Amino acid sequence: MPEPVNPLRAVIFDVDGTLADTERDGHRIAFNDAFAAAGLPYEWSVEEYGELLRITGGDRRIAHYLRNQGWDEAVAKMRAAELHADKTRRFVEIVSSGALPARPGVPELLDAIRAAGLRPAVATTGTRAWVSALLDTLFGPDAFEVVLTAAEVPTLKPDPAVYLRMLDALDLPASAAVAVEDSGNGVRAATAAGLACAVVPNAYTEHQDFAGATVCTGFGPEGGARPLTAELLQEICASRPADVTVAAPPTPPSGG
Ligand code: XBP
Ligand code: MG
Repeated sequence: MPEPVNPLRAVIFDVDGTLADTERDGHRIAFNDAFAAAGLPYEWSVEEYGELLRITGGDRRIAHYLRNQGWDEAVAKMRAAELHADKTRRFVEIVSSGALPARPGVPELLDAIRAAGLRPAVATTGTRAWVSALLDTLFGPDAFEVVLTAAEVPTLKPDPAVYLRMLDALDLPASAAVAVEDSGNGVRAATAAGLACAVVPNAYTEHQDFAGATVCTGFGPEGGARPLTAELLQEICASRPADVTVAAPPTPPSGG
């Protein structure tokens, strides 16, 4: 059988909400514990946190919230950085306690991806310290060929920077990879980088706008009749238009 036009080579996963449901019972708790430890009267409810999630990046999320509480811009930024460092330590402790499992069906999908000879990778806006701890705890060391976090890019999702950087690191064109995301911000980041994107929503993101995603489904039994499998990822890749190759302009003859 001839090889499809776009053979899939790599699958790039988001972390928060995609590989694991980390937000409600993980990050939110760590943010609230950091506020309490600093003597601040803030406590994000499940619902309020869901709204704050549209601001990607924990330090940006805190700064945005402090500004809305009437804090001066510069003070909010400085306190956000301190609070976020403490929140990160607390979140690593939550990860180490084993309280955050992988989303059901994810370990099986990773096994199938590896068995098909595909390269699994991670592109997240999360902080390196906890990302490494979470991935090692849930999937073992070196489960992903490349892991890019907020530390490696100047701008967070929905900006495509982390995905563009990933394609560079994998040395692949966008047509050879598919992104797996749980949120509207994530879908926008992936598609702006030219990637096809499969979206696997969760309770926090299910009502968001996933315009541009190729499929919207779930892992394993959550995916109903058409769950996300290695075969479906290969189909998604094969069915998208190939990257347009722009021929380099001819080198002008050197004068003189
Ligand atoms: C995740 C985020 C992160 C996490 C918290 O978005 O925006 O800010 O909520 O982690 P995505 P940090 O799933 O699109 O990557 O506190 O480390 O930022
Ligand atoms: Mg996410």
